[in-house]
Amino acid sequence: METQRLRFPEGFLWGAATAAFQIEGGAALRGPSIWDTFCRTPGKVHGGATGDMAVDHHRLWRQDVQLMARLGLGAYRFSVSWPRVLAGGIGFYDALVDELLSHGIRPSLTLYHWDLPQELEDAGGWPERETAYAFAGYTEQVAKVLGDRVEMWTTLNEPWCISFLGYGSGVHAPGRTSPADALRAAHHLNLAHGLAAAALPAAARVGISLNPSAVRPLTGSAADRDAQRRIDALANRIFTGPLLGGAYPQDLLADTASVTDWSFVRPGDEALIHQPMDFLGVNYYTPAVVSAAPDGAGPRADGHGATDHSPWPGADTVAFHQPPGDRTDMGWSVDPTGLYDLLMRFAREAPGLPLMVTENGAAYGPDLHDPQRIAYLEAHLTALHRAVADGAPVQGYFLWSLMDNFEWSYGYSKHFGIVHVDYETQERTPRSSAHWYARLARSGAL
Ligand code: IFM
Repeated sequence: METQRLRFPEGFLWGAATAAFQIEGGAALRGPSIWDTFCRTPGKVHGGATGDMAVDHHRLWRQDVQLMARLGLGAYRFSVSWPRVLAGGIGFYDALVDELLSHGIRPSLTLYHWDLPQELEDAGGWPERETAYAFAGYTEQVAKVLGDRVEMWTTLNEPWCISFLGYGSGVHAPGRTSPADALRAAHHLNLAHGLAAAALPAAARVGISLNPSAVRPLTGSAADRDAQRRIDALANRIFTGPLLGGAYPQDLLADTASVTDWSFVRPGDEALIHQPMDFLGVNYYTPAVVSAAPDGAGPRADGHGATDHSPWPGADTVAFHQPPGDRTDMGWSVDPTGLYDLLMRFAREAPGLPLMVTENGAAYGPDLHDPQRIAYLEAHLTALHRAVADGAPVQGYFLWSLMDNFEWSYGYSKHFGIVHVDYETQERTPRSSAHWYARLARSGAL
């Protein structure tokens, strides 16, 4: 007898995700981004890897779209390279969008997935207000060309990583290590979202992809619960406060008062950030477990790379703990209840706002047979299904990632793809998980 299958709602979107710098290559046809510079800074990226070639998607894009069609994907989430648009290369995305549509695949466009044009970083980068206005101008440029065919628009991918890893701990480009600049960057990213959302055409469905932290206290003690509150403010509410509620949380301002006075937030900014949104993108991989570190020397095992600098401004009394149990190749613990908890939280805090899981997936070894990845995906999709059954308005799921690619400071050493890429030949070969996902996307049932 067949076991009961979990059926997802009618019209549920099954997709896969990538990002420009991680897959495109074609670096000679665009200006440099902060990641080109970072890759060329000795010791920053594993093996001295670069994005010059990546997985050559800039040349192989037609073949990649055919692959998506063979896998039965209903949607594809990609990002546009700002430096490529500045170099006059928007035609690449114009053609890509047409090709996707001709195969019945809905394009889901992310405007910014970490590749800031180097010239904007030279002018101060995200800690400067002008960068947010430059982003709005770039958004208008992209919308003018693609606004008639792209329905789903994501302004920013994971502003926490951009600000706190890029300007706080320095494990991401541009590699700066100023806690105050990390907070300034976070605000200007929020502002950039608001300005861009207002600039997009009325027909666009607009959202943002956060990587919210499912943060848990190690024990029920008051001190550990306060550590949880602090990290929740820095990881989550610093974005959802102004985005969904039109104001920064008071406890965040108080916790970080020794780092900055927040005078970079000008009157009217929070209202500007608080634009109507059509969906909230949730990127989820693993939860965080925190406790109070009374000696003020919290371990840095927060899953975001080794560094001498903390990505958590004003929270050096918080320690991060590695939960027991299975881990992926990133060292991240496998715990689908974090996804369930986040989806239910947003369903509660932003009633009626559609949710999209815009990233979820796992890195494992390079093998074509990848039962661990299938188990990871199955467990997380079961959690997602439970959240839907309990009332969370989740409309779609984008698996990270369609194919192996450049994993930032880890270079090409981590494999997130359901499609294996041979980096010598650029040959694509679907893994077992790709066949598994294709069956799911076609049937809509787990
Ligand atoms: O590869 C990244 C992606 O660019 C952003 N979200 C997390 C993924 C895995 O680390």
